Amino acid sequence: MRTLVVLPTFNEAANVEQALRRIRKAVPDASLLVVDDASPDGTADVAESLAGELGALEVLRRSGKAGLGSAYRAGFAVAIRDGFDVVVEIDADGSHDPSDLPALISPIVHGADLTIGSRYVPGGQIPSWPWRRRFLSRWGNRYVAGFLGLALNDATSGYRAYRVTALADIDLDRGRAEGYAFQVEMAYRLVRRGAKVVEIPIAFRDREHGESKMSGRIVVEAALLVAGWGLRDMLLRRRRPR
Ligand SMILES: Nc1nc2c(ncn2[C@@H]2O[C@H](COP(=O)(O)OP(=O)(O)O)[C@@H](O)[C@H]2O)c(=O)[nH]1
Ligand SMILES: [Mg+2]
Repeated sequence: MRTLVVLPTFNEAANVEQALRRIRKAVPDASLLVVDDASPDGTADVAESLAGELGALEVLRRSGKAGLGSAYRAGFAVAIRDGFDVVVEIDADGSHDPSDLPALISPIVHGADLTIGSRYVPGGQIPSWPWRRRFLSRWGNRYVAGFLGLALNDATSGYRAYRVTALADIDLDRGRAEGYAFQVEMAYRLVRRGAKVVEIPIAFRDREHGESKMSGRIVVEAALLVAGWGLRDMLLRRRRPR
């Protein structure tokens, strides 16, 4: 299976080198793609300087900050264009442990369309979160699952592997979601089309350097979009939206 690991970055100069080294160690044969939105801190240059040493590493330089969803849509388009079999989403800030990559990819090899690294299945963990963040994330996921009828425990997780042919079936350009809603949207669209989704436990660790780019606006975006999708599909009784 040819695998493309996509790392979206915005101001991750202090994190991207360690992330790339650890990913390369975990999946020696995968291709790596950093999608950088003109980070003022020079993230793209740091990543590019490692290309010779790590091999099969490219940096997609975009002209400005356009959001996580848009960065992944660009990465997925590369995976489809270049004929990869599997495409992986992973944060560049050290939150996702690259040693989980083989376990994330393996279900795809065995027939799944999407594997989600889940914080909310037995064995999943978020060691350092205060109760308020846990509460918001856990209940956010319950809200998503309830509204959309999704039998998933962690539809907002950004640590995932997709079967590229399953993605190629979806009109990616129709997606507009940028933050957590992007993750929900992808899972929802795939599930509604009959995709096989597997959740595996992960430990999510907080970043040590730099700042989160997710804001209250991104949480509100997710809440509103999810409610909108749920209502639309209830009213239209659509079984297979694209
Ligand atoms: N290219 C790109 N990457 C982004 C953008 N927003 C966030 N990221 C990256 O997406 C990953 C997850 O973002 P982060 O801020 O850590 O979200 P959090 O873990 O939910 O707080 C990190 O690697 C970020 O650098 C964006 O607008 N463009
Ligand atoms: Mg993060």
